[in-house]
Formats: sequence, C-alpha cells, structure tokens
Amino acid sequence: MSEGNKLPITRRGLLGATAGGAALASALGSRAMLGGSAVFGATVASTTSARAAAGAEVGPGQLDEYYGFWSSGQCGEMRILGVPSMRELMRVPVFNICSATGWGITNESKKILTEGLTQKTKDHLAANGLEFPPNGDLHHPHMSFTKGTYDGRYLFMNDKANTRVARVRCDVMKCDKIVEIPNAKAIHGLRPQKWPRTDYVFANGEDEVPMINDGQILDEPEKYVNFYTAINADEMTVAWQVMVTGNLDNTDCDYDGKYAFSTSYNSEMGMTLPDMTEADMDHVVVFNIKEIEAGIAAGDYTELNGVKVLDGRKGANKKYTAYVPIPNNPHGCNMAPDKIHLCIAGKLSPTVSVIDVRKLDDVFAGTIEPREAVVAEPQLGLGPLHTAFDGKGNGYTTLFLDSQVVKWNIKDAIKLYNGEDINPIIVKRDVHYQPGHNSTVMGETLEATDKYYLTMNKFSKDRFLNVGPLKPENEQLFAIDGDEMTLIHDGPTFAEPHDSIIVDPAKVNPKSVWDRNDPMWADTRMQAEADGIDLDDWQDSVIRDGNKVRVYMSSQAPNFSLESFTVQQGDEVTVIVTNLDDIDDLTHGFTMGNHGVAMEVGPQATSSVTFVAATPGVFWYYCQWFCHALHMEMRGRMFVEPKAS
Ligand code: CUK
Ligand code: CUA
Ligand code: CA
Repeated sequence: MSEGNKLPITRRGLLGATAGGAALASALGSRAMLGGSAVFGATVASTTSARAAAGAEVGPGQLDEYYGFWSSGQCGEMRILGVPSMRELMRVPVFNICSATGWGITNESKKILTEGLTQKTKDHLAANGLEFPPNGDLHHPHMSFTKGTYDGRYLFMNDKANTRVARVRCDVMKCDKIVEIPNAKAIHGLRPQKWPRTDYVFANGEDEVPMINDGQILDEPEKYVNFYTAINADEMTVAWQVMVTGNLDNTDCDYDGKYAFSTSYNSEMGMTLPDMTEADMDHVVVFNIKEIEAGIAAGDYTELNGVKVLDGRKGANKKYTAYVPIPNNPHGCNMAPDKIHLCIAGKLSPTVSVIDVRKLDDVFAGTIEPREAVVAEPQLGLGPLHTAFDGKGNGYTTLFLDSQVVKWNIKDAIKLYNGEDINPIIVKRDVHYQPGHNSTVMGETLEATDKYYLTMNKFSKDRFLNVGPLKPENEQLFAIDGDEMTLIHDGPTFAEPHDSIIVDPAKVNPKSVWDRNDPMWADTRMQAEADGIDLDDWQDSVIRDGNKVRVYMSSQAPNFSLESFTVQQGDEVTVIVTNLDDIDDLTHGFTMGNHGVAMEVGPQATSSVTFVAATPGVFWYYCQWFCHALHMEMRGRMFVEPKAS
C-alpha cells in the first residue's frame, strides 16, 4: 500500500515507461480484444484533449451538466461540485465549524448542532467545555427519493465520529437538522429509502458496544450488540432500531420498499483485528421493513434510551432479519438500478456477491436457505470496495489493493455462476491510487446513466507537487459511454471525500435569495417580536434585558444601519443582522474584532450571534463578505463601557 514511500524507485518512475500507452490503450480498448484480464492506460498524455474528444469540455462561464454532492470525511462538511468540470462550487458546513459562514458560531447553527444531542452526550461534552462536537466524519451524502429517483428535497449524511445523521435542505443548501443516534456507535452506512419515497433514512452503527454500556462490561463480547436504525426523514427522529449480531458497515435498500441491507465485516464479534478477520464467511443482514413495522405496532420491542428496539439477532425472531453468508469482511453494499441485484463487495475476498432481492421473500418464508439468494459471485480482483452502475446492466467496482476499477456485466456474472464458460469482466483501468467509493450520473437511482464514472482514490503519493508529509487524495473522472473508459479529469482533493452522488440539475432548484420568513431564524423572529421589533419593517434597536443586550441592525451595501452601539462591560451581547439587499450574490457578513465572532448574512437573511463583552474599549466590527466597492468601509464600533465599581 505504501511501496512508493519506502524505495528510492517511485511508482511514478515505473509508470513513466507506459506513459505513451494511452493511444495504444484506446485502440485496443474493445471488449472483444481485451478479454477479462487486460489492464491498460495507466496514464494518458492529456486529459484536456481526452475531455474535448469526449465532448465533456466546460468553457469559462459555461455551466456544468451535473451537480455533484460530495462528502469530505474528517473535514465534516458537504461539498458541491460541477461535473464534468470538477470545479468546486460550494462547501456546506455540517458537522464542522466554519470561519467563513459562522456555522457553529451563530445562534441559528448552534441550535441545530446542539438540539439533537442526547443528554448524556451534552453532559460529557459540557465536562470538556463543549456545547457540541467541533468535529465530524462525514462519509455518505445521499439525496431523498420519490419513486426510485432523486426528488431534490433533502440530502442526508452520516457522522461516523460522533454517531450523528444530518439533513441539508436543497432549497438553500444549508443544514437544518442533526440528530445523534442513541444506542448505536459510529454511524457509518447511510441510505435514504428509495420506494415509495424517503420516509426512512437507514443508518447503521459500525462499532459494537455492550447493550447496557455503563462501564461494567469490557471483555464479554457475547454481551456486545450493534444497532440498525431507521430515522423518520421528515421529523429527523429515530423511528426504530433493530439489534443485530455482528457489526455493520455499509447499507442500502431495494426499489420495492420491502428490504434494507447492511454488510458486516465482524460477524465474529471480535475485538481485535485477528479476531475480526478469522472467519471465512461474514454476512449481509437483510431487514424486513414491513415485518419490523408490524413488530413495532404489536409491541414486540424493548425501549432503550427512548428508542423502540427490536431483537433481530441471529436465531432470534426470523421474521425481522435474515443473515446471508458472504465471503470475508465485505464492505460496499450497492443496489443495482435493475431493481433486482444487490452487489456486495468482498474487500478481503476478491469477489462481488450478487443477491437477487426477489429471492428474499423465499428466504423469509423459509423455503430456501439465505445463501441461495446469491446468484453470482464473480472474482474481479483484489480488494473490491464499492460498485457503481450505468443503467445498462454493468457494474463498476473499485479494487483497492489492485488500484483499479473493473467494469463487469451482471448478467454474464450470473451465467458464469451457473456454469457457463463466460468472462463477465469487460475492462479494467488503473486508477491512482487505492480507490474507495465511486459513482456514476444518477447511478443509485432508476435513472442511472452511462455518462461519467468517478473514482475517489485514497492516495495520491507522488502524483502532484510535494506539499509535505500530508498528501492530498486524488479523484479521477472517466467518460464511459460505449465500452471505452476515457480519463477526462485527474486532480487532488483535500481530506477525505469518501462518497459522492452525481445529480441531474433538473432535480435540484436552489433559491438565490432567502425568504424573509425562513424557519432558519424562527427563534430570532420570535425574540424580536417579544422585543417589539418587526423584522420586516426595519427599526434599529438596542434592547437591554438585565445584563443581556440585543442589538438589532440591518445591512445594505455598503452600510450597517448602526455605525456604533454601546454596552456595559460583562454584558451578554446578541447582535442580530438582517440583510436587506435582495439581489443575487449580495451576501454580507458580520465580524466582531477580537471576539471570535463571524457570520455570513445572505440576501434577505437574518443571522445572530452572542458573545460576552468582557473588556472595556472600542471594538470595530466589519462586513466580511466582499459586497461593494466600499466593502472595506462597511464597519462600525462597539463601545464597551467599564463596569462601574
Ligand atoms: S466507506 Cu470510505 S471507502 Cu466510509 Cu463508504 Cu468505503
Ligand atoms: Cu457588506 Cu462587505
Ligand atoms: Ca470478518
């Protein structure tokens, strides 16, 4: 995995010899000539010419064909890219604190970051001087569905670090809800229900913990459990949980609204790496949604930390769950847009196991063994992690250890499994290096296309100018119509996009200007009303309420309505800014010098921030988003009078 670092010979040096191979590669790139084992096209001379040839050029000022919604791993934010240009269009703070927008600093964002935490977590954060976790690990962003395709309402995403699930509103591209999931630990896999609509968001914890986790149990693995969670997507509350055997890794669900699935790499319930990789077979847990709902309605649950928990452990009630054996430490879990085939990537096994979800009815009826639902298991290469689909019956699976992507045909893999002499592999391409997730345009919906294929690579090694010991990751975009895979983008990303979806702009229609009545600042509006202030009929005001002072002002380029205001030393000051500008792209900000306070105020938005004015003197505040030729002059003074002694 790190061979490039140990030896003076770099992988770049070795690959240099094949740099001219691209033309040859595309000449030989047909399926017939390559068979299954061919590998070609390690590097191409120019992505620019390949891009032009693929008709994927996006000129200056031209709009991209597609939106890309990206995770950012341990950065904790969501990112929006344009595809195929791969230009980064926006960063949407979610689990992180953002200096530019004031996410985690404003009252509006702090409420969202705090209100969904359990009391236990609030308490132990408070012991560390924190109101909410300052970090997050965002792996899986997915859009809400109606009838098997994206509906442009919300994006949902997980935080592995602090066991949370968040929702982003697609109308303004801001997070509006974050909920901590009780009982589970390290929410990792996440998918919205596809059919008939996203009533549930399915999410699974990765780490197992003692069922009663109160410091009494450490080394009794038989008392450890893991939880699969269904979140009510409209309310962002936990609908129910199912207790399972083994850990859980990634999840997906079918196009019929009947089943959800989750991979487990630790069916052994091991606590150490050797334990977790001991068994030849792990499993996929299948969740029977209708039976689980019926079980909840019938009261067949225990209440654990306020959540209705069903027992779906192996050998418990067989109505709720089925365990399908899958070779060695499976990872990715991807439902094909043919509505039939679920693809489970083997990771330590070089295979992808294909489950025919139509057979699951028989599994639950007890007429076939769970393993009989597997209808293909092609050997694709080393370290299969995730599979994307082109809507033409093909899968594209990343091979982490081989640093390749393999395109293969699902039907041919089934024929091979049934004994026919056929090679399901269409083509393999080198990628740089160690790919994890991948995506195609609309690939996890019924509208999957064969336009572009993106691979998200965990290592860039020597591929870019050296920036120190910490290297960027690398992403590569291919045009994939026909049997060719033409590399049209190759570029670095900062830590660490795991997953992405690529979405037709017909599905997404964000606003350019906020509605004055947006619920984002409903609390502030209520407070203003209580203070006798109508936020829509503007008055500047400084309201004193004991040692709390509320400062209401507006912004209109290039002015704050208040050039100065006065408070007393020790006052808790809340500054409420409403941006009266109502044209596109006229965002103001408010930064209070030397107080750690900054925020974005979008057109027609209201934002507020609270701090203590502890030190007497003059403090300048200023607008921090460039808004006007006189933007630098858009500033004012807070005067803090010394406390009378
Ligand atoms: S995981 Cu990162 S490569 Cu968190 Cu979806 Cu597979
Ligand atoms: Cu207002 Cu800069
Ligand atoms: Ca295992």
